[in-house]
Amino acid sequence: MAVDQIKRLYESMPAKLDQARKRFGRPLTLAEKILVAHADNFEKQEWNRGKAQLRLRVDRVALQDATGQMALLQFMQAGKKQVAVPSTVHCDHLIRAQSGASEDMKRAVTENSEVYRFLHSASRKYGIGFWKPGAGIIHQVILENYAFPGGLMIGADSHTPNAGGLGMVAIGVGGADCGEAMAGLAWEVLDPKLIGVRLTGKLSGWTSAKDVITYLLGVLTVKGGTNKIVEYFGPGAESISATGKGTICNMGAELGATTSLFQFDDRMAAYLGATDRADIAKLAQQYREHLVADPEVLANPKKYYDEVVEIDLSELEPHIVGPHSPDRARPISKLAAEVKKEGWPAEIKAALIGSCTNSSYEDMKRSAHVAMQALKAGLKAKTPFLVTPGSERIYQTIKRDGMMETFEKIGGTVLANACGPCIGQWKRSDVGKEETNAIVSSFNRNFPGRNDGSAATMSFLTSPEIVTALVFAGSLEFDPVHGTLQGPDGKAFRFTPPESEELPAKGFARGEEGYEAPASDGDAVQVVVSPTSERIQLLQPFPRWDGKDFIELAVPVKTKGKTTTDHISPAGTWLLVRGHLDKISDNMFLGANNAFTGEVGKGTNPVTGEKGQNFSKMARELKAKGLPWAVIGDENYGEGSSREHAAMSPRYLGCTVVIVRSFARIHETNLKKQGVLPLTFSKPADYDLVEPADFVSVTGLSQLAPGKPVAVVITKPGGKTVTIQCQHTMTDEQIGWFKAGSALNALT
Ligand code: MIC
Ligand code: SF4
Repeated sequence: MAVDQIKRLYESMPAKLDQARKRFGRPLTLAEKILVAHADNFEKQEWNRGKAQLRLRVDRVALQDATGQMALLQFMQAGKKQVAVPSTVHCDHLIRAQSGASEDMKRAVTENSEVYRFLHSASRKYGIGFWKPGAGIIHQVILENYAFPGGLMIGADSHTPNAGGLGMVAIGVGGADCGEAMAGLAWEVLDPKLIGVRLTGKLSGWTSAKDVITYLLGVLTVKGGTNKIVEYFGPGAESISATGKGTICNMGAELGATTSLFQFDDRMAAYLGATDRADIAKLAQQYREHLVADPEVLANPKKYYDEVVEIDLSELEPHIVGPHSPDRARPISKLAAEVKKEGWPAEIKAALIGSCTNSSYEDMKRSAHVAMQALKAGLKAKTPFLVTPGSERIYQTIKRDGMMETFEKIGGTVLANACGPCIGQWKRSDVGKEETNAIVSSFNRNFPGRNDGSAATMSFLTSPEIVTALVFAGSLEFDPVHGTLQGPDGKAFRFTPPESEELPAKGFARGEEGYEAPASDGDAVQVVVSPTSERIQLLQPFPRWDGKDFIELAVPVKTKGKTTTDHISPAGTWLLVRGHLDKISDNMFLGANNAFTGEVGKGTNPVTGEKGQNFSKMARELKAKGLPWAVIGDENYGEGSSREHAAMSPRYLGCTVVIVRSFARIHETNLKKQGVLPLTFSKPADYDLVEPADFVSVTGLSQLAPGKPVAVVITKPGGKTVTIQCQHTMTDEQIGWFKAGSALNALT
């Protein structure tokens, strides 16, 4: 956003914030200030944390190449000539890590040319900035170029909150939300509750920003942040660099939080300056009081936040989380004992650093500092080491400043500036398909199958410097903070804590930045989609609700335990067909644990009785017979990614209702947007009442109203019925989406 637009926003803040202080009768937190400043209509807006639906005007929309395809296809259905808010597309998810940056890039450009052509032509036509493959990972590029204190952004990627490191409210959403905001509509979100995290003490030694969030995940769990904003403050915050703050906010997505953010401070100003935005830094300094919480809030946080967590950074130990869930946390010093107790493989098969979460200059330099110590002591790497820089600037800077050379000397491979192994875009040949093995990375997610498509891979997450130290032990039983390794001279070697300045002394090096501005005359540009495309399929509107209750729906799938979007719509090679709804629907529930049969990704056809059937095949058979169906799910259903394919594929193959113990925020909205009824059991234990071969009916649909429970009848094979109550969180408008068949149908 141009600096004069930011100036206008800042200038408008004092009056708006005063109005809000008067209306609420109290001082404001930073998150509240930003939400208030972006209200579509402050007067008419109801403000009630956890209850009201906020209508907001966003400053910016961010898309990436995997989810962005659906977002753009939906935007195109709205029939607008140009996007109404500044928007960018980032090509980062589709590049497969195989043999190093330059070859991987060449392969990606050929393999994905059709998708890139579509994204490029649509960007040019509709006024969207286009970041080419190789330019970097969406969140890092946004941090370097677009994020600013006090702004409001949405992005079709769950780690959009990364920009909270620069004091922005940046929220991950589904593609439909982005399409609508780009079409000029106000954007809606549940007024979030607020968690205040008060940081005291100072980061030092081995402890890094990553440990703040991995520790917090252990405290709050993967659903502790649902429909909440996590706001960090306190004297300790000043000891964390802006990029470190970005790491914390990025991985706040793993708490299920709406977003996370820090108060504006000098560390942010320094980062803005180093990324050629000294003018914005100056402006933010001038308006500082509006870009931090009110002093009364900071002095007495318990009164103003719904929950407060205190973390003393001086006491915080380096943490490591995993396997299989980011909230399985413990200090690194406790890992060895747990590995033994659980019988996990101690040997580390691969170590990976970087990704959108942790690839700042500081991260790379601290890791290189650790690697240098080992090199000097004559230690050899015991584990393959992969490095993913977050952007071209980082890549060029670590090359210029010698970090790349250090990584290569320890046998490391520097990959393209892209998501790669973080999202299963990793061609791994060192272990067998279902071979149990352990890997460590500095990424943010570790769900089963996430990195290499194999649920047998146990993935642990920690800071990049700890990952780098573990490379020389090759074992999860090594604690780099307290332990020693044997040097070639037979003597014990101990690492000293990593060191780095937070920003490059010589400034960031620049390469080919890979940005392309939209065409000046969008009308003259044609969006390129071949009618015979295997990768992109133009969307057909979903059918409208027929006005009837759902009677005796089959239940092909009842999921047990963790059901992330990676379980519902896996990524990896499926990223190839993210723009083709019919093809991608073949992956539906491939990773889901079937509560009925104990199988993964398949089950028994409730109508034909055929066993071991893949869920998408089963759903296609039901659809062909004109039989709609229901899904039953467990806790925090739809955790993780923003990919709306996890809602669109079931919808496309005939699912009309999803009934769960609880939902993750983005996925629940995605279901609503696509016209699927999202219900939660009033009594979570009722989940157990749905058994194999049962059918469910949802009644009273024509009287669907906000806050009104819905009756669900479970019909047992002998004809016996059980009636239970379910809840929903739909507003009047969202009920309208359901009736219209989708939010998009309701618009057109
Ligand atoms: C992820 O980290 O899971 C992803 C891949 O970036 C997703 C988006 C996607 O599935 O394309 C996300 O975080 O939303
Ligand atoms: Fe890419 Fe991984 Fe970041 Fe998602 S979490 S944007 S896949 S690097």
